[in-house]
Amino acid sequence: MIKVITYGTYDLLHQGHINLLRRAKSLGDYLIVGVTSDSFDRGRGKLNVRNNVLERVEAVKATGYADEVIIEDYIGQKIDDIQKYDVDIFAIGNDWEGKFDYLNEYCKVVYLPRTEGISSTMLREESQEVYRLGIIGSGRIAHRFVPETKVVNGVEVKAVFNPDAKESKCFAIKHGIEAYSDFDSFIHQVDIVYVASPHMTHYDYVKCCLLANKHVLCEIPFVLCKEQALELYRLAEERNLVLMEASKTAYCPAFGHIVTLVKSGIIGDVVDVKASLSKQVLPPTRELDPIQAGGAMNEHAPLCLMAIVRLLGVDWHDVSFHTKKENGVDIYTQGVINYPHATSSFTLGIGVKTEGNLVISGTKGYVYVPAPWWLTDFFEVRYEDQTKNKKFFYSYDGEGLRYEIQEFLSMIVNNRRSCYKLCRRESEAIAEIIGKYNNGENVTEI
Ligand code: C2G
Repeated sequence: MIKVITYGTYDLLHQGHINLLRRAKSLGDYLIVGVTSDSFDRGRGKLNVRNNVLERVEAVKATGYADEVIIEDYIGQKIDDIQKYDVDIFAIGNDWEGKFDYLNEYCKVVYLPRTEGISSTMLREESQEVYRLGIIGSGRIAHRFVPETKVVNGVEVKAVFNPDAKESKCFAIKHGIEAYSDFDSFIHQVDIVYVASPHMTHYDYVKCCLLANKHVLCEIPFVLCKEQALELYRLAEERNLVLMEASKTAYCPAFGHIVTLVKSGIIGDVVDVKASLSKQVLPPTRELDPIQAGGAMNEHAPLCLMAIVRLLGVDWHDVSFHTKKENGVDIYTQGVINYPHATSSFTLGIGVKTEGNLVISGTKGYVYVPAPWWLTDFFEVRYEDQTKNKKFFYSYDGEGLRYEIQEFLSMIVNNRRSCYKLCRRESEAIAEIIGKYNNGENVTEI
């Protein structure tokens, strides 16, 4: 019996896929089809896949050509599969010509003719509305955001707003978009908005955008107190709009996997989460300016708090802070959040340097994410018996903002109003803790 194997994503299964599967099957007697898992595709930069793995497997089965369907989940799996299933022929479309010659060592490699004029990308683009995105603010993060939108389908940056006409013009020229310094003119030109303005302005801008019926992705810190967060989420809900906190780490593949591994009990019961983040800055800069809500807490707490609430939840019983201030801003803050069955702490610096790692301790072991943990691409699960330790590697592509943009678009397109990667209650809890610090609740100066 001649066994043939082929692999693919098979998103929005089309005639090109069907022709390929038919040709592959005709090369032998038994066809195994490897369908990529969602995380494998994300890891190889395919962020726009529409159908999930179950839907794609069903579509491949429905063609009637596959005798067996398997899931492809890691690089190098093809070599394992060929040996495991005793495969005679590896077949793939000739858009991959030459790329799989290394498999000749294990079986015969055949590149089959690709069907011209059709592809999943084409179908995705045809069926998808392209949302016009407007950016409020034209600072560092906004500059990094624009190129990241280019790898996500269904969105095009059209306009930038900054009340300072010179600043918006300069940004617009650099990115080939329209500049606005009048909010009303700007908001009518766009469908969705990314708020990347100074911290103190987030609340007003988000509110204005929601009142204009626009979906909003808001940079961190989303807002600086719980009341504002509650009001904005309520407004978004009333108007059936997506409001999402742009806590980039929450949406990246590796961090998501840390949370699911920990929740599945891999380190036992979680007893402690420690998250640190420090970035030293030199004056003059917004981070050191009290008028612009500078300081380590406002600047860096959102990501550390995101990790804590994602792992331990929002039902803490007390929160306290130790802080070192200089010229009206905290250059270092350490916070402790106690839960009924666990404790957690975060350490933040803008004028003090500390190790920026994340350690999640449990009754059976711990997860160690080295600095900079918030750009998560690697972590290790460690145990007393070191032979059981396991390292996990992921890609963290580009600036890492593509994952939040992809999630934002997916929520809009699929009419989803809540996201399990950072839900509304968690986002409100983050604002609540930042608000407690800004109100001086349980804050000790050192
Ligand atoms: N294909 C084709 N004609 C098209 C489009 C795709 O023959 N018009 C073929 C591809 O060459 C591939 C298969 O259909 O053999 C699946 O294509 P995709 O779903 O795009 O998957 P791909 O990204 O090519 O994954 O491990 C995964 C593999 O490396 C291939």
